[in-house]
Amino acid sequence: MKTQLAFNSRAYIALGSNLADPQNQVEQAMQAIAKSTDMQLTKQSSLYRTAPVGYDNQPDFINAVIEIKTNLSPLDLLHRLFEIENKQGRERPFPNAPRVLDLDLLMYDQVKMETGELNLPHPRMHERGFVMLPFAEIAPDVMIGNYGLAKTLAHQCQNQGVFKL
Ligand code: PH2
Ligand code: MG
Ligand code: MG
Repeated sequence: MKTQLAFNSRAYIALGSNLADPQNQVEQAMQAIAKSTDMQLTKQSSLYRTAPVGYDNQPDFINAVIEIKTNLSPLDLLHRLFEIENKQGRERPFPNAPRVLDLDLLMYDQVKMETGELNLPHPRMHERGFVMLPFAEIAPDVMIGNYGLAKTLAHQCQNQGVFKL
């Protein structure tokens, strides 16, 4: 008989890349998460081509959002995501620099936390089209902190140069 692991927490993760074949980087990261024994990939958005936010002089991004189930704590999950970024060659020359892979923990159940290392829900997700459009595709009726429903916020982010592939 196959043992069924019960994963009790639900988390949302943003994936982004704008270097070294971005679409392939994002798909590779989704596969790494799907294969991981401490996470179950439960929902996956389409891929989106998105204009860079924050630091303009860099290539367009490929972005997506996934839902996972896990028993890892928020910080342990964050560290697993860093491992996957590093395995795919992530470097951090300066803030908002172009990157081969960025995995951001957006939400973890109803957890609210603000430590230097991890802020939940992600403090800027509600205003970023490259997060909210893919997020609303897989979880339209989830509340994003006190800001509103994902689908409402996504609607407000429509003019940010975010296009479903
Ligand atoms: N990530 C950032 C800053 N700007 N812009 C887009 N389009 N996509 C991203 O993933 C992104 C960004 C910081 O991590
Ligand atoms: Mg990021
Ligand atoms: Mg990041």
